[in-house]
Amino acid sequence: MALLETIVIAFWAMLPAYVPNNIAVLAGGGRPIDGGRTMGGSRLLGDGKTWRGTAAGTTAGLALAGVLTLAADDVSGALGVDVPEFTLLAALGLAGGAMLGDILASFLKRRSGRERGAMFPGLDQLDFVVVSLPLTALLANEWFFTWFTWDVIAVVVVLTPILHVTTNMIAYQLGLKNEPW
Ligand code: CTP
Ligand code: K
Ligand code: MG
Repeated sequence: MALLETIVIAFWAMLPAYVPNNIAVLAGGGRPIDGGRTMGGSRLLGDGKTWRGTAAGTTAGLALAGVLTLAADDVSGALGVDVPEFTLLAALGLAGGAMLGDILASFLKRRSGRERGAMFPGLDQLDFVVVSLPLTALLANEWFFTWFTWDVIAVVVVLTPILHVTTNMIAYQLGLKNEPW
């Protein structure tokens, strides 16, 4: 497969996993998931992981997967690259897995003594990939292995940190995010 084609498929297939975290930033606030509970003197997750942000992020990812599925035929025709339609389970794995990965990352950050908003290079950029891909492979096995070939996964691992850093810098500059990571 040509590299450009691989990049198009990787980006398209990952969009339902990319969008939830950004929507959570916009929609966040309200009750924290951990309800203020602590573990070993630190918050379980912290005030940065809220019910509202998580619900809005997951919903946005699912909705986007629906829109992309409706557009897939036309886009495939226009680009000359077959882009995936999403099954409900694939969308759930990608969007839900992205939110879950971000939540697990916060759990690890708190256990390692990092306050809310502290940077954790590597984890910050890839947490949602590490959970969304295996979860999607589990929930939508056939769909996953049709689209996430090894070359697509390799592109995802390279592309995701670049996109993550870029979007977070923009969100920070716009005053939507407290830190540029
Ligand atoms: N957010 C949310 N719910 C989530 C994820 C994010 O409400 N599940 C919102 C919060 O307002 C959060 C902001 O988006 O502060 C930025 O997200 P993120 O950088 O992931 O959280 P941090 O505040 O940096 O907290 P942490 O150190 O736990 O990552
Ligand atoms: K994060
Ligand atoms: Mg953060």
